Amino acid sequence: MAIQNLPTQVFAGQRPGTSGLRKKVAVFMQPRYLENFVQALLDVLNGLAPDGQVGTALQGQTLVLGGDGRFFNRVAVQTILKLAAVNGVQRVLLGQGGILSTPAVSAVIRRRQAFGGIVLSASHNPGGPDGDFGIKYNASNGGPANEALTEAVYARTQALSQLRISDAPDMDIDTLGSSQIEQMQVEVIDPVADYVAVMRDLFDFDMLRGLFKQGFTLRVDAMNAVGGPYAKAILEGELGAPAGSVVNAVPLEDFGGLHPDPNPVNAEDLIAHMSAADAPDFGAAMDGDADRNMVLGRNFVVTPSDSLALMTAHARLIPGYSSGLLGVARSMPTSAAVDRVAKALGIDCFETPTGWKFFGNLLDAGRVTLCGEESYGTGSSHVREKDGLWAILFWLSLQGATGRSVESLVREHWATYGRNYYSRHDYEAIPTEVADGLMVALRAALPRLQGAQLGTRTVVLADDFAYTDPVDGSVSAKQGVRLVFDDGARVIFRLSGTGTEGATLRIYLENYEADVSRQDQPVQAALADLVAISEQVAGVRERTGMVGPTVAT
Ligand code: G16
Repeated sequence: MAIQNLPTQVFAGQRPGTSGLRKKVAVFMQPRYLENFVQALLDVLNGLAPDGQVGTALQGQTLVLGGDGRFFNRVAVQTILKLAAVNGVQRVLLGQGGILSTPAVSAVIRRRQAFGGIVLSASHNPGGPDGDFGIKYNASNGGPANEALTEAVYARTQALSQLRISDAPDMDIDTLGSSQIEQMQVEVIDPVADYVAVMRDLFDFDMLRGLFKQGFTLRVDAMNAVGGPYAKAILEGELGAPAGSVVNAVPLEDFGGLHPDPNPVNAEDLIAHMSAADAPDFGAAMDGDADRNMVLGRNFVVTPSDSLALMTAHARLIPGYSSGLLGVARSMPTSAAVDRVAKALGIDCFETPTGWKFFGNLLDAGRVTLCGEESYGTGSSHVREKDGLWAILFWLSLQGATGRSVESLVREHWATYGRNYYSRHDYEAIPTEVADGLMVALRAALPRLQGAQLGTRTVVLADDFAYTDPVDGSVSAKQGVRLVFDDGARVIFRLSGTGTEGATLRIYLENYEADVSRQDQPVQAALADLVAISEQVAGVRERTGMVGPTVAT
């Protein structure tokens, strides 16, 4: 084995987006592309002097490594081990077979007090040779690196000329136990064990066992992604759910051709099962890396925003949260349903930009316990990622503790707090310059929109959301154009930071309805006037030539 110093090159577009670097697999497979990014990351973690001199901060440190098992995962693991081995890392805790769900990486980092971890995933994006791949770094709190760090890594990718890499042969990553590459120890760990231990501490497993003994049924669709082994181990293994309750449970490199995004459009098979005459009591799906979730009752889909609001309202029923919540946080485009609950409970509710990384400081500082996003993500202070299976266990526990169905819990919630009708319209694969032009025009129109009468409503706030982190004072500007109306309705425009093809415009629509007799309209009908306003304001049709969204959830 020898250390090689190899020339590298600067690649355009290595700036991490909302959640790490996500690109087409073909981009990642270019010689030295992944290597360049990882070397830059390791240099930054080692500490970089202003003159470009690399420090030694990783010496004696442990990193966690694992991914969602998508195509290129195994190749990437080998490459990263060879880089880490000669860049000062003392030990890597590697999920067996290169597998770790995103929340499991977070759990392992925290439980084993690692320096940080590398997650290999493009989350909900499709996989396979023609699909997407991704990489992101999580810090010692278990959460996604902050913007300062990701920007430093990006800057380094653009300045790098050399890689330091071992020429050792590929390692055995499938057998549990320890081995050595150069001076670095690699410990192949059970990907599920640490995570299960965290769940046991939060939920009443005995109560849940009792629920299944009484005949409670569920269908969890793991979408051929990494959540399968975790859901099988906990739901069927520990809790005694009937065998076969978890479907599509074996992680496949291409997710079996599924788009592993747990929403009503992409999880259509689950939707069909949940609307059948013999539907189980409870349904749920997770995404590629098992941090997202969708929960359903019989013929009833819960929006992620409502899910967060209900979790907040009922948290004391769960042993891990029985002493109450410190506060809650949601991303700006997430509906304000949780705000009403927080107000009733007398706890703080923070509004952050899109991206789980923005919750990290609030969780670390003990300001919040639960967080959630409209993009099918909910989580808590138990890790620093959103957590799909945790959300499923939370909803199972709510049903067990109250004896109520998903639908009756949500309807009762609406009756108490009102309903926030909510939908997100995505316009995918727009040419980047068209999408950028649309956002520039919207920003320019903000002064004119302030106070404007649009349809039956008046705009009370027209701005481009900026966030000042209450813990470290850092400012994140240009986080989305929002129009807030006099009746609490909102229309928000922003460009996705996770796509890999052109740009994706997201339009978030929200309308509050307090009157119980008007809480049962079809969602798109209830929001139709806001859709018309969004078109009037942004001219999406005219600018993109698209007659409607590619996905509306
Ligand atoms: C990531 C982030 C989330 C964000 C979502 C969508 O989720 O962690 O915080 O809400 O992307 O972001 P965007 O609207 O920019 O596409 P995941 O599950 O993809 O890691």
